[in-house]
Amino acid sequence: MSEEGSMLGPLRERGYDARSLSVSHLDEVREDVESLHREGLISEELYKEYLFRFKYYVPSAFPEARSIVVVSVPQPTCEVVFRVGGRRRRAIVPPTYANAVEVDTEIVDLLEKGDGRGVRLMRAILPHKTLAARTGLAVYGRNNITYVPKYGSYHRLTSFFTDRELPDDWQEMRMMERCEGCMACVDACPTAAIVRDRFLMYGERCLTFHNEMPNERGFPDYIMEGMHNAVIGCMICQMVCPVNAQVRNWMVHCTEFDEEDTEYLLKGDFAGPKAARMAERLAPLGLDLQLFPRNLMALLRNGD
Ligand code: B12
Repeated sequence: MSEEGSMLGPLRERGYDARSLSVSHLDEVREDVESLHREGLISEELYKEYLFRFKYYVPSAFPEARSIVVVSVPQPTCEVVFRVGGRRRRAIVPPTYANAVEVDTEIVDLLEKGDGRGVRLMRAILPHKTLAARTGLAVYGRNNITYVPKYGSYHRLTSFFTDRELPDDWQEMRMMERCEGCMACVDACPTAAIVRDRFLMYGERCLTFHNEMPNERGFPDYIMEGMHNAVIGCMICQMVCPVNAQVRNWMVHCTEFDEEDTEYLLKGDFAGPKAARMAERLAPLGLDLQLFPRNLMALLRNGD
């Protein structure tokens, strides 16, 4: 008998969606990513920064793991206001950065509630987009971001090992039909990270790759001032995507930094108790003090 319906019930009632796969596919998931690396299609820079961390095996602390649940949680863009020079400067933090910890905690609660028959869970350090596409939870856009019905690409993905035998939704990955013949993201990508002649984007060229790095790194020459559009990350390829028409303006106001706080972030001299307080304020937004002042300076200069 399928255990899925009831187990994922509370998640679905909350408006989230999920699919599952058997842990027997972990080697195939590894191949999906590692074969691209072996073929030289993924740069060493991107691999060493992010992809080497994935753990494509049943955790030794959880040998009873039988399945992996992949969850999609809709998320809006977060508006953040900085007061500077007597002006109110609006900025955005793209979907998926804010409330990452809270979202994971909520998912654990909802899965544990499940069907009341008990489940053990462990967060999976795996490529969530690959899992989402491999289970049919999501489909790829040409921009290499995954899309779900209703919310387009405005959703956060997360995955958990479980000790339950859940349905094995394993399947081929798909690109959205709407992407056939549409080059909106390719044409708009400011750094030419998304290209015409191959599906896999050049992650190491993406503006996000550079503005997620610590402040000391600075930006490479090809990242010009006018390109910055968010406190972290980039929204260009999602904003121009016709499939996101319904969610493009889905924004919630998150917080406001007064003149003193903005000045502090722009000064970049982070020491003492004020730094700890500011880090605490930034954490729910998915922001780190290490991104400042570089990202904010670049952004504010843009609208001058
Ligand atoms: C590394 C990483 C990055 C890197 C590299 C991006 C990349 N494309 O890999 C950088 C820093 C650039 C980045 C940027 C962003 N990221 Co990011 N990132 C990750 C991370 C840590 C791993 C992603 C990964 O597995 N990359 C490896 C590549 C090989 O995997 P892939 O892109 O899925 O590629 C597959 C397809 O190309 C497929 N494939 C190959 N050929 C073909 C051909 C066809 C036709 C098809 C259908 C498939 C296919 O095979 C590949 C392997 O399965 C995940 C978190 C996690 N643990 O998964 C978040 C994650 C993917 N990022 C996320 C987000 C939101 C972003 C940004 C939108 C943030 C922003 N607003 O700036 C941008 C988007 C950039 C872009 N256009 O892709 C979300 C995506 C959610 C979603 N809706 O899909 C994730 C899942 C974080 C999260 N928890 O929600 N990110």
